[in-house]
Amino acid sequence: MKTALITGIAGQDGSYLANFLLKKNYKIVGIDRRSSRDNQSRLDYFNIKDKIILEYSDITENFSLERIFDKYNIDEVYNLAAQSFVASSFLTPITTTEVNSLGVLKILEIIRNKKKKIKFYQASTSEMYGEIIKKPQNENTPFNPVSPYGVSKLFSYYTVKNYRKSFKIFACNGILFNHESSLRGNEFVTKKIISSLVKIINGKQKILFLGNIYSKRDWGFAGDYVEAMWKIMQYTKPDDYVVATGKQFSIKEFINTAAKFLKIKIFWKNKGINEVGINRETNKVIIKIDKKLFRPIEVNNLIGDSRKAKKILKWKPKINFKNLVKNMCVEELEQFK
Ligand code: NAP
Ligand code: F7E
Repeated sequence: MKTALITGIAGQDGSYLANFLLKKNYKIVGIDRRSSRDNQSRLDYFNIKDKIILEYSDITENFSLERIFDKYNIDEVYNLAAQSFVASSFLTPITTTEVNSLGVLKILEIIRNKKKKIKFYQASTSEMYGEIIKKPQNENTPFNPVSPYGVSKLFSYYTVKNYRKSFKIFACNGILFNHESSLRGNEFVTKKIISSLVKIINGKQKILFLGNIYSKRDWGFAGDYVEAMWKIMQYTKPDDYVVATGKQFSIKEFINTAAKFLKIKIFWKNKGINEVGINRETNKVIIKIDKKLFRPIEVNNLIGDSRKAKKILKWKPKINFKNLVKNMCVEELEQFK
């Protein structure tokens, strides 16, 4: 039985990955950090809390991390812990960097000092492409991050490569494009759109405020992407892979698709900051643009080319855009009830 250490286990990907690895018969040790709010609801969703070992720690605390590495015979580390919200990274760049950059370095240093060969997976991101230089983006596309989040993740991306080459550590980067599910944090745009539209049709919210609805993303399903993480770690040699669907949609297209599944007929009026989405049946404005929700710099145009993962790892996404949106709508309606 292999032992996997998952940092950020209570997050969207952490809970999907823990559920996936349990089915592969792994022993799971998960790092969660103390919070005054209930942040383990995703583990409850899969009903797996009694099947995993939870250790309270923080990836910025070397000594605490070392105790965990000493306590368990760890084979694979999946480093998913991060300050993962791009918008927040402009407000808290130092914390973002301490966690997303130094946290990674600290774990790699522990692994470097261990006699046992421990594999390491780093949750790298399409945000590293930032203001894009080429389309679609693959493993050879130059990076150009435009947020403290993207910059912090690029530091860890290169640290992983450096430790792989210098110290022969089995360390890999998964360069994952946006992936979503009903367990996505409420502040991310997909979950925010769907939960707001569900509240609006149930009379619990009047208006959905959004920022830039013209940026484009390559959205996949979190359940598919954790499988890619595991496959990256099982391949004979450590390497870096883009994980994406190869399809791109704007936020506005996401709204229109979700509205269709929720049986809301929306028509759009005006341009720019004055653009509004109107419910055709009630003639009421239900979507407005709020300047405050724009970022200091936007990442406008992400679309991934994951042919390498397809060819070498035999990985491809199973859930397409329409089904992703549909499944998120169905679950949101269930949760609302
Ligand atoms: P998420 O839901 O925000 O989960 C991140 C987890 O990390 C949370 O449980 C968080 O705990 C924890 N965490 C934050 N700081 C920590 C610290 N100092 N020590 C220990 N734990 C800490 O993010 P996700 O969507 O699952 O993403 C997982 C990883 O993939 C992240 O590294 C993210 O940057 C990266 N990524 C995500 C996507 C995507 O589309 N989802 C794409 C590419 C890369 P709290 O709840 O206490 O904050
Ligand atoms: O924004 C626009 C926003 O916050 C998507 C993280 O998992 O994926 C995620 O980062 C787009 C952006 O995700 C609102 O400006 C408009 O263009 O859902 P998001 P993200 O920034 O792409 C990458 C790959 C990661 O690695 C990250 O960890 O939507 N947008 N209006 C809005 N976004 C939000 N959140 N809220 C709005 O009201």
